[in-house]
Amino acid sequence: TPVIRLADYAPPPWRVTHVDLVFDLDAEATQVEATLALQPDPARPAAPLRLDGEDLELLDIALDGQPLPPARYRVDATGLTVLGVDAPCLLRTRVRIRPQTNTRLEGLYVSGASLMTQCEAEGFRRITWFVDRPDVSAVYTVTLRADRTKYPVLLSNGNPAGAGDLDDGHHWARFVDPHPKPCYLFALVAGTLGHLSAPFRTMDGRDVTVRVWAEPADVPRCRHALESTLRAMRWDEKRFGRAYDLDVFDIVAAQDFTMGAMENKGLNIFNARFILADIDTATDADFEAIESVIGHEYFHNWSGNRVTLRDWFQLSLKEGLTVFRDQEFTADLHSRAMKRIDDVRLLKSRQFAEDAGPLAHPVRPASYSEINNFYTATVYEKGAEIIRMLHTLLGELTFRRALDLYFARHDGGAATVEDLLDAMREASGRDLAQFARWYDQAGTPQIAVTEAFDPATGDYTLHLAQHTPATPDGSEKQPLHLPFAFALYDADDRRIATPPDTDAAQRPGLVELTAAEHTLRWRGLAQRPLPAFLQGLSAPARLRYDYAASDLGRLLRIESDALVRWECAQQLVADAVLRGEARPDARPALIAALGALLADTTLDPAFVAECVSVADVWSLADRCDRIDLDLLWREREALLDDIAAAHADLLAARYDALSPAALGGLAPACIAARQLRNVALSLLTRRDPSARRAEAQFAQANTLTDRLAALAALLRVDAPGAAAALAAFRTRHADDPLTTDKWLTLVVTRPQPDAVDAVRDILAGPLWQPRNPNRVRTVLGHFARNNPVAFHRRDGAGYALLFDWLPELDRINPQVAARQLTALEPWRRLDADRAARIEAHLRAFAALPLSRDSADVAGRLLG
Ligand code: HT7
Ligand code: ZN
Repeated sequence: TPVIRLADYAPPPWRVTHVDLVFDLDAEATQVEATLALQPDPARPAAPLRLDGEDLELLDIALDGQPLPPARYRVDATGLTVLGVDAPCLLRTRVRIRPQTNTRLEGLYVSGASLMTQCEAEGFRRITWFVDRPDVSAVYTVTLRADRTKYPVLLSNGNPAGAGDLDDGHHWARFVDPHPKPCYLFALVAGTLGHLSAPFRTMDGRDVTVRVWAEPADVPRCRHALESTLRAMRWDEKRFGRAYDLDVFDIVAAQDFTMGAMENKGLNIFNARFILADIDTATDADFEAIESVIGHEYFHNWSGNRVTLRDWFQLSLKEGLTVFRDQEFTADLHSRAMKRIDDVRLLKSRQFAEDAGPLAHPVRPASYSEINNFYTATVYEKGAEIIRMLHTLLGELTFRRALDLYFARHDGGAATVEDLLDAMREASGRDLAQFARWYDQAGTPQIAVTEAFDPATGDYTLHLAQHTPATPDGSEKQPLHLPFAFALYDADDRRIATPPDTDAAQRPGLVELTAAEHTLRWRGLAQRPLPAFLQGLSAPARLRYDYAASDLGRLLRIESDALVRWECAQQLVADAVLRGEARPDARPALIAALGALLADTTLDPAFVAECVSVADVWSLADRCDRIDLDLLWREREALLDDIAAAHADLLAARYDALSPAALGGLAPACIAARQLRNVALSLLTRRDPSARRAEAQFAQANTLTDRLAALAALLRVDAPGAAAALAAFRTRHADDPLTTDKWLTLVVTRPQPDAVDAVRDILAGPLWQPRNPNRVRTVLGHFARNNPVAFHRRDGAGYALLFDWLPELDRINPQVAARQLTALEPWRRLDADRAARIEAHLRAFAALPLSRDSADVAGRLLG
């Protein structure tokens, strides 16, 4: 497969300025007539006119109104070449495409009774021949024609510009999108859909109709998505001065969708799981995720759509910036502290792990063979951390000025990471040359901190050394420019305000590390202070500092930053599980600290819940060079049993006291109460073979959150009532695919070796729908990622189930198949037996004829 390199970027030899598309829509065979106004690059007028296209059946072709004879063009598997043109021209093509057989869900495809599109990254070439690259922006007019009974609703990007009836039961609708856009933002939807709508007046006085569409039976479950959209629109005006720019904003829910959602201009298309919600079918976490994803796609309207990408290497320019914006949206609307804990947990469990394994890559990769494999935690989450560091370095006001400058300067254009950094530099006057390394250097930096205290003089020294471990690209690692937030506490738990003496640039509580090593010095301190580092995770780095267990316990009590407090609990858990012998004091310190948190009813119950929830096996494995899965599992279980035993009374008391609030609705206090109550339930059920509380909670639950938590607790201990509860849940939610996915998740993640049999049964039964990405992610994805006991069974039965299906999944939907493979990222660090089994499967799989997506991931996993 050809490798595409950032260093080879060249502007397009031909551009499309205007596009007129006419679709005769039909699931079996759709005809697409495309009229493209084409212009050669004046610097390269003789370059051949080459358009991308795949799986297109040519019906007609004409140039400047004249049919084109076969000698004037060539069609091959990847495109169309028109010969003998060197001046602006109008190319008209008519093609036939087949949505019904499009299982890749790229281009035009069928979901339920609807037709819809997915064009990012390179799906538009499966609709018509085009210059399918993000630096070619055009103005679109789109006419949709379809059977009125089958497809009463017709939607495309831009503003509605007419509709009417045609002969023989068909109808048409036209849309004009005045904003130039790259073709990856094109979308259409045709189907029998219902909607909820609301008016919105922008800060500059435009009246917008906002609509959320779904299959008619699901429309009542669109209310939260609609309200979230209105909140996102207002927030982007207030916080970033960004207003919406069309007369309509449509969002459509799709049951078949490869990723989470897509920001098509004015017509976002979503995986139904990020739209549909009511208290009976969506968890509290789902409600929060819906608001966040709605915000994310909406915020792309500026960071991605109005200002788009020059090339796909710049992907993080839109994704990192937009993740940062959606994180801030949630933080501003809800609890900033809890949001940061959630985001850091995701960053560490997914992105740090990615950086530490065979799929490590820079936020801006230097090359790729399949861009779809680069929608990764590194591009999204680490990309957002880079923007967050810029925000920290510049401060809110200057950062905002810089973004205003970036948007104004590149509006309607295609930008690069350098363009964003230039705007940051110009607005702040700061030199960001070294900072730019964050984009091109893979790997998570480690900051090793050592200290010295001289009681005679009161001199206290912190020595900070940064080092980025090697990554598979073999590149040499340079020191990074990173903001390092810290605090020192005196013996009375007061923060020491004196700035250190250092060569690093600094302001109160923050130094900027730029060299491989820095020393910070304080003089005349009465005692050795207690330091706290990387508050708010001021840089996406791993801290190496050898805290005593007693210091972690103390910091967990006194530190002002919630994230550092949570990290202290994580460190104590890790020390107890991974270094029990070397650190015998970690377990009692953790248990004492958790007791204090559980007893303190003045704390946010959501925060207590986060601290009491013990990290999963993979987060613990991330701290190990070699992964002894059996030992990790055993030690983690033993720790959970100890916590449950030590705090049985306290947990029961909190469970009971929180119950009235937990049974309430969706108010933040009720959600927080459910969070802590369900952590308590899970621990309490470990010690109660009858699972009395879990049974009662399952019977009385008035939210999906509580019902699922009770069911999970029952399953985990194999309680007598578990099977009946599982069956009752299934009956209650049998008609809804999303709630069925929740049920399946519990079945496939039940932490018992015989869960393999349940997965095998599912794969042989009617619930297995390999063409539906949500179902694949639920059954195989959750099994492989979240059931270490069964998936990693020593006899290899778990691996066999995954690899039995992967070749077929790859033929159906390569993007989805390739993503399932990434669950094997840490395979080389597993014990020799497991690693050998996985390697054998990977080698056999890699030897098959595979999609570019799967071949690329399998190849990189094998190294
Ligand atoms: N920009 C989108 C990413 C995306 C995608 C979405 C659906 C199907 C295939 C896709 N390929 C890339 C979503 C986002 O990050 O906002
Ligand atoms: Zn995005």
